[in-house]
Amino acid sequence: MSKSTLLLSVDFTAAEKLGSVHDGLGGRPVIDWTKGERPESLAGIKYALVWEFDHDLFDRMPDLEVIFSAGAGVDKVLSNPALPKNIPIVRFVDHSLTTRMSEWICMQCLNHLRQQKIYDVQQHMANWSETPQPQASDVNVGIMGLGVLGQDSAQKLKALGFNVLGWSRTKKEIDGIECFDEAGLDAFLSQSHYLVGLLPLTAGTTGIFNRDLFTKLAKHPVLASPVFINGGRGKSQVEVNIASCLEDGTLGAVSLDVFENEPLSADSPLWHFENAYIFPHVAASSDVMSLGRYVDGQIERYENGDGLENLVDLSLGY
Ligand code: NDP
Ligand code: OXD
Repeated sequence: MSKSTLLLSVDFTAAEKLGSVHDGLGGRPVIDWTKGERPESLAGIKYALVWEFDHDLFDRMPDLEVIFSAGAGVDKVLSNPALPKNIPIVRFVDHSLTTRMSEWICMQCLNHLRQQKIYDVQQHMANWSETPQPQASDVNVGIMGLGVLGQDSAQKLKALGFNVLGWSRTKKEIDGIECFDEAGLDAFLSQSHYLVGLLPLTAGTTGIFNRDLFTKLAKHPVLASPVFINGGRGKSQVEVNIASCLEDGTLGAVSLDVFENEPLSADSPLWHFENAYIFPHVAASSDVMSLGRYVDGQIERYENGDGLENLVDLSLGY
């Protein structure tokens, strides 16, 4: 039986260097809207894989049944005023993306623990000196957001020896990890030396990483001021507060992959802090071949009556 057609509205230009979404789709016919394919009618097309999309795209798709988000985070898709109501949205959940994020989170925690910035500077000055070296088990890493990415990062940080705490809207039970729900935020923060953000962007998480929150973090006896690492969404952080907290020592260091406005403006002060690692939203870029395989597999499940996985809860916004 021939496969049903998928409409693509995603610019994969940057992402397709390692493979193509078409390779993952297993021969499924595609209409690539982003590349200018404009058939006379989109009637009969039931599936769309999108990131950005035109204001009138979905008006042309009277038979649309499922929208697939090309990313794990769906804030960009949900905030597009042209999104049709009452169509199920499936987000991207994938081993390769999850693993990449955990690699990035572990790398940032280790960079800060092992004081990599100090040794980079010393290398350039041919300076042979040692700084105090606490071990991972002396550091509490608090993760805000215990979903797919937060839980995988938690397990991998634990395996590296860090003490891991977690906070999420609903309380989780995870072996060896102390978990807090929304009401336990202050208790969670007061024990976290390093704070990791892996939250989706919703009304409840916009601007959550602000000065008030940073002042509640725990100070490590040797590493001193707390460290903030954000791999979730930039609009969850208040960047003027991050800059001023780095200046006055409320924060000791940061690793930021996401920003209020992307790309980060060339005149942002965040580029210039010695104790800031700045990344251009690359912590866990989607592997497009895996994305193709995932969407193809979800359509097959749906058509076989097995149900869609990883559906977005539209009332919660993630
Ligand atoms: P999930 O939906 O699996 O997990 C989200 C977690 O956040 C859940 O634990 C949820 O709580 C919690 N949460 C949501 N809202 C609140 C709130 N108001 N208060 C407390 N906790 C809350 O998402 P993923 O783990 O897959 O991804 C997380 C985010 O990471 C994505 O939404 C995306 O924005 C970002 N991302 C960034 C990438 C990058 O390259 N930088 C790549 C991929 C994703 P509960 O468990 O109770 O529902
Ligand atoms: C995502 C992202 O949401 O890359 O997948 O940010």
